Amino acid sequence: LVAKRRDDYRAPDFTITDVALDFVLAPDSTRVTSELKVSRQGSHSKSLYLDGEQLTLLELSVDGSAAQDYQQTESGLTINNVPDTFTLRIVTEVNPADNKALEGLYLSNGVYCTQCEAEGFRRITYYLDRPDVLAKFTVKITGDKASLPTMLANGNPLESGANDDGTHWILWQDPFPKPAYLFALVAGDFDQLTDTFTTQSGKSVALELYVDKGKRSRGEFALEALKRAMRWDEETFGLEYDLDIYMIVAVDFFNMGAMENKGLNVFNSKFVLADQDSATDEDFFNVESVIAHEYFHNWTGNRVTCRDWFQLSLKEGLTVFRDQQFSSDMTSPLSNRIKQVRVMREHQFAEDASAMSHPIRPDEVIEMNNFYTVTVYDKGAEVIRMMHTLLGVDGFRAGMDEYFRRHDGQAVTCDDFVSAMQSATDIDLGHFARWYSQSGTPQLALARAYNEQTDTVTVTITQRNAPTADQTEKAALFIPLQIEFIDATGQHVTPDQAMYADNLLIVDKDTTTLTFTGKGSAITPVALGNFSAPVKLTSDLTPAEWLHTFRFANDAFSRWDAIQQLYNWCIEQYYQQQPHAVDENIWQGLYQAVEASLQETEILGECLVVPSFETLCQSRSNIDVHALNTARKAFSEALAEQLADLLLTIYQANQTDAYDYQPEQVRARRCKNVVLGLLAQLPECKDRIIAQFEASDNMTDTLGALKAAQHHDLVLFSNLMNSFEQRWHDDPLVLDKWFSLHATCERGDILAQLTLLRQHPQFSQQNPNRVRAVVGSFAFYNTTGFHADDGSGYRFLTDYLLELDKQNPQVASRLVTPLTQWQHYSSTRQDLMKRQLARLLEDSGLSKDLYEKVSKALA
Ligand code: HT7
Ligand code: ZN
Repeated sequence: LVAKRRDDYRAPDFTITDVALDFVLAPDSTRVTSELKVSRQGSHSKSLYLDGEQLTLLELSVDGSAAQDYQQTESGLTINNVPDTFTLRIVTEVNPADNKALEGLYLSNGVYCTQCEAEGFRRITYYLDRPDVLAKFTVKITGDKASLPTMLANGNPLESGANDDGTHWILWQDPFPKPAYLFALVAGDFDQLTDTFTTQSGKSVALELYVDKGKRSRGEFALEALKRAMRWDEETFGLEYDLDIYMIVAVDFFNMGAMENKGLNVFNSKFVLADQDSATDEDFFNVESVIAHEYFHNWTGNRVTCRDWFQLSLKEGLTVFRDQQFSSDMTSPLSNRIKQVRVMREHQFAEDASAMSHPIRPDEVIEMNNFYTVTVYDKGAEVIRMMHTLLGVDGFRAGMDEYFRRHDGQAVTCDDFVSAMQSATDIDLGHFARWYSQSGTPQLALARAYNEQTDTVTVTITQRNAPTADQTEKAALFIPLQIEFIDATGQHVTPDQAMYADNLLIVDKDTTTLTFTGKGSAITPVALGNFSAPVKLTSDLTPAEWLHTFRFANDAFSRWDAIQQLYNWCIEQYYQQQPHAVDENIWQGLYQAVEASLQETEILGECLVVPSFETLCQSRSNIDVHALNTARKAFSEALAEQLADLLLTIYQANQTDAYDYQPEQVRARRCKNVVLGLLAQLPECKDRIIAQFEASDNMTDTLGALKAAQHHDLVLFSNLMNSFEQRWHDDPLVLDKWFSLHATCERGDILAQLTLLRQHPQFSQQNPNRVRAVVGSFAFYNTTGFHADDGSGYRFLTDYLLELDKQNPQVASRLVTPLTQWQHYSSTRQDLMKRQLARLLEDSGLSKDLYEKVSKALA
């Protein structure tokens, strides 16, 4: 298997300007007729090569004459001696019912659906399946009228009619040239929700949302969220929707979250359907955020697309940043920022430390589906955020305007984006742009020295960029570091040197120094405010100074982070078998910090969350998994004991009225359920958990009670889980929460439990949501089960992946991630994990997807 390299990009030899597709739908033999207007680019006499996989070619003609001079392989079709411009007609047959990979055209639960990003269109017909070939599409669909009353494609419906044989047809036209990855077709029988949106220029847009029969009321929130997103993009970026109709279809079988096909978004139903009974506050949040993300792609992705797939972060990093800003405006900046940082610290730092480390703009790819990563998406968004910080709100907006002015309708690169941003202000982004090419997490270390004679504190910040699996040579990056300084009395002080802006220091060398003269010796730096850069920071702060920071820092994120750093320090003492180092002063300090924050529900709720096991791993090496997990739990239990009376007060103070998804209630429920999770570690909590479960009028509190029970006692857990299952056994989307809770339960017989879950009538290996809920939850979050000392957890995952890979390589490849991230663990554990990776590699039929990740992890 050969990797493609970014440096090898060549413009296409031919382009396609117009596409007419004709689908005649049938479960195992859908006929696709494609008429393409093709033209040679530049002067050369090369043959035309078209991508195509798993297709049965039935007819091929050039300008109306059957083609004779062509060759077919497993991955494409070469047609020789073609004219400079011509019409190519291709008839192929595909088998949607047999398509379990959910890429290309597939049929599941009676719904025909396509997924073409990144390279799925080549499984529908032969084509120049690359994002820099943009064509206008018309699509005719013919299908059974009774079972497929709704038949959708991109753009606007032009005509429709019925045939005598019980089929009907419809013709769609998309006026915007697009790459094939944005093509979509859906056919099925749905409930429909409709609405309209009037754009800022007065155009009326029809909004249509299609959901499973009987689920209409669960779609209402998504439709409202869509209108909020449309308005926000107009107000924030001046970006208006461009077609007359915007359609969203929710399907049950989907490999990822959603897909931004032009005018016809296809969504995993998990990110559309929500009501108070079936969805948690977090589900509502995710629905709004994914709806917005896909909508925002209409400009950042569709109107301006990627030249090649190495540029994926051009659209994904930027669109994640945009959806993050939207969510922050709709809910609250602090909890959003904390959520985003948790993803970075738990998942992206882990990826950067693993064999899959890659820059946000990768250099080398075997299987593109493997690069829809937290690095490309979330670190990509952090890089955009840093530009936002450096340019300011107005400068960033000017850069965005310039980007669209220059590139609307084009397929461009990350360099083009930076260049547009560069032109908007005087700020030189030359050094900054290295973030696109360098992988790895920069490590900043902050240290202080005091010179009594001159009464000067020197703060030194060193930057280290360690080699990663993919790159040995590293250079210093351009890091905007938000920082404030507090003296012993809690007053803010400023350094002798001028900084880039108020509270913003540029760290662009190996060492950066600031001094404070005449301000005393006790200066506490509060660095990485608002997580201003995706870096790891260590410092010489003491526990007392973390508490001082919590008390006096201006930046709310830094206050939260101070408590997290303090917890990390405490857990380290437990891990080192020195729990007494967490002394009375620290407990008292924590108690006072919480007591002083009783009215600050939002930060209080987040501060009471102990860092996850996965986050703790990112600042450690040679980890003894069970010792660290035990240390974390012991600290968490001690925290609950020490704060017990306060926790009870908080629990009682944060009871909410009848359910409503609105910010104040969401904060209260979050705080209450975090507290219940802590209290659940204490023996006397059982009745409280039961009471919450029984009184709950919403899924957030129900799930809060179940999670608490999981930490409290297995009998209680299993009773409540049974009652939950009885209520929801007909609703697999809701039952995923139940699957996931079972799979994350730390119990000795977890593998037997997983076997039972796989035999559950609602479990289906063909549905990615079910697989993720059971196997994904286990592998990513069941620390004791997955990391069992005898290697049985690793073996279980491997056995499962060997099966799943034959059906759905994309999902299998995502699930292998925890097994590839062995770098932080002790060497015996690394050996156990690598032994299973080696078993995977021995499979001669392994997919490209798994091969790429597993071979890297073993290199
Ligand atoms: N642009 C999409 C990425 C994607 C995808 C979506 C669903 C199924 C398979 C997929 N492969 C790639 C989703 C997004 O970022 O908006
Ligand atoms: Zn996206």
